[in-house]
Amino acid sequence: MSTETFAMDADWLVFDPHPSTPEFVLPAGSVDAHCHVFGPGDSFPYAPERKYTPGDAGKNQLFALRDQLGFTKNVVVQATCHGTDNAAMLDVLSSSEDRARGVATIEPTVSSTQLDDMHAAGVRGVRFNYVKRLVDPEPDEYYHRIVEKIAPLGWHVVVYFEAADLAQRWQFFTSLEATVVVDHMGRPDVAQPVDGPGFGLFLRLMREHENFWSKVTCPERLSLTGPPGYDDVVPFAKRVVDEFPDRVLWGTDWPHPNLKGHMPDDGKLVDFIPRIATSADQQHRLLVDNPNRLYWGEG
Ligand code: 0GY
Repeated sequence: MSTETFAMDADWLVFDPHPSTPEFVLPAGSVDAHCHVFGPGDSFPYAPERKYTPGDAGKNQLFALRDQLGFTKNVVVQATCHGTDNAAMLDVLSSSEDRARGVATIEPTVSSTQLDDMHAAGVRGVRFNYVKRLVDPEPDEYYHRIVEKIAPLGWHVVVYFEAADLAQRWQFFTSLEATVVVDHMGRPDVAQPVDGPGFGLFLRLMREHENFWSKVTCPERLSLTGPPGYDDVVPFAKRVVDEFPDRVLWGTDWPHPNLKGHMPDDGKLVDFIPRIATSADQQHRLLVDNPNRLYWGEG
């Protein structure tokens, strides 16, 4: 137990404690492939260098949500409020009975023993975060050293960036000799056309580099038209699923860090899925085949 107490940010929106049960019935074996845990802070203190202090959102709440929505498994992505201390995420994995995998944040100085321990616990990737309101990005050389360290384990790299930064990061991203998973479709400006130059660059990245995958996640974060339908995000996510059905992942993004306008109902987010993956075959690949292949080595 930590003696430090943490007060969440004054404008912090907490997750909906009573989400609706979705109308869309998830296929058996579905994976929520992008979610986080926050603390609880008295057991897993938030990092001194964090840029936000969330409300606690721990593993028991995550597992309850998983069961209510109808998911079988989770992929827990290390949140920036925990910095490079992966303890809260690793605790979820060890409590999950092999039903959770993790994406860690590590430093280049990590030892091979630490990496082996994380791999045994269920970590299968690292996250490089370039969103400046969340972290202070490091020079490319820092990330190259991490990629060298994880190569023997076959881990993938998750990248989180703003659409406006893709051109600048292009050379580095495309130099990576690993599977690279892009968070939230590279955060497109959904006021722009799907066929416009902004999203066009992201689609080109996916087309020209078959090692790139995309999470078709976060309509609640990207939408300008807002709930309940997040209608303006549908054409973007649907395009990615249609073009790259074997390289897409979906997740709730629970407990939804840093939302300012509203907090989504996670049941309604699940009901978004059949609008972007419109056939049973696409849904099965998105929710079952792809995440189980990437994180559990199945198929
Ligand atoms: C997300 C998005 C955000 C936050 C984080 O690690 C994080 O703190 O990923 C965000 O604020 O956009 O994917 O959870």
